[in-house]
Amino acid sequence: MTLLLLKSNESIVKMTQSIFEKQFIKDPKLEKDLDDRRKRLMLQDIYYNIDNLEAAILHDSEHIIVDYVNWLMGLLFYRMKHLGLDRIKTFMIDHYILLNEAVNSAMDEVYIEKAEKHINNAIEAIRHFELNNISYLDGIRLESQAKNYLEALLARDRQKASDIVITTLDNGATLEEVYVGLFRPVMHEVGNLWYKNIIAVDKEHYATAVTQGVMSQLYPRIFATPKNGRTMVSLCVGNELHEMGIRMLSDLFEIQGWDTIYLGASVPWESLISSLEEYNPDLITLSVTMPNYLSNCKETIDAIRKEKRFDHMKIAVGGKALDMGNNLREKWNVDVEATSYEELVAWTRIN
Ligand code: B12
Repeated sequence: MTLLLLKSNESIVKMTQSIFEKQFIKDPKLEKDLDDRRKRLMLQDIYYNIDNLEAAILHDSEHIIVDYVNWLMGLLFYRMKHLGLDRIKTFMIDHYILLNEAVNSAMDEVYIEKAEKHINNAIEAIRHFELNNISYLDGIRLESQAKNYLEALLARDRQKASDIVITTLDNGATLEEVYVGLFRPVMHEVGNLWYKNIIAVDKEHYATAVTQGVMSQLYPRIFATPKNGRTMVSLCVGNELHEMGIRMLSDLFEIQGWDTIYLGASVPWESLISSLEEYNPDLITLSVTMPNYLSNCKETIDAIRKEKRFDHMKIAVGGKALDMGNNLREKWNVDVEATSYEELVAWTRIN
């Protein structure tokens, strides 16, 4: 039995609620420390924490839970700075202890053993967690252009944002440099600002929409590059909404001369099959950012591999959920273990 099964019969809701209530009994001071909104979010977070534990167990990856906990600790800190990091560490350790107790009373022995290992890793990660002060724009080659572009996005000035990109290209930067050296770090910085609670999610959406608009403006240049006869189909798996990374990858391959078919997010299996039949790609690229969609990725790979008529197609997987050192690519039936566009291009030059 897995927790995923529990989810379908409502017991997971009961488990979440019970952990939530016990947390306040264990630590009565929390009642005062958290306002009503934080309490509601905490209930939601417990559900996500269970989901993440499940992903770590399913894929037998300590990286999944450690990466998540390190991310979550910063997220909580930037939203509850007044409590201080040590206080947040205390109730998060309590939380994982309560989660462990809940698993112990609901699951079988095999599951309990696996869960305990991951929960202990989570607790260790919380104990050792330290804040870092990353900026994705300091020291990069197009630093001033990237900073001006970000400033334009945050000022909601899309005309200026577009002008900065066109001027950067006119001044000699290549399309590839603009994608890899400007759009990519700026989007990572946008995520960083949201994470640090400096901007709200609407600005993240706006930055995404404007950047996608500017990318479309570049299409006449991108699609004018000489073709090399190779074809690529790319998409996100499951309900993954982060489709900009794979769209960028697809555009970058188009710049390299590939004929690219970018399908985006939420592609039904039947549509994927018909695309593969119609376009007969040399390479299929699948992207996954959130660890809870890793299972969908594995299922998609297995389903493609079952169809003998697609045997000649190579499969590459990538995205944030695979870049945390969990070595899942090695365990899956895929052809290439690339973490970035640059690595994948290098691989396609010799394969
Ligand atoms: C824009 C964005 C969104 C948009 C996505 C819109 C869209 N159309 O794509 C929206 C608003 C929908 C969104 C939603 C969420 N997001 Co968001 N999002 C981002 C953000 C800011 C930018 C993503 C992006 O475009 N990056 C730029 C591209 C170029 O980089 P990339 O995705 O890493 O892709 C590169 C590589 O990974 C690689 N790659 C990707 N795929 C593949 C495939 C192959 C085969 C290969 C070889 C390589 C490869 O190549 C790409 C180019 O170099 C990131 C920040 C970040 N660090 O990325 C957060 C981020 C990914 N989001 C995050 C979160 C938490 C969420 C939400 C849960 C909550 C929220 N913020 O609203 C939801 C979940 C949605 C869901 N169900 O999927 C977190 C994830 C944290 C974690 N635990 O890992 C991040 C990291 C923000 C943060 N710092 O906390 N998000």
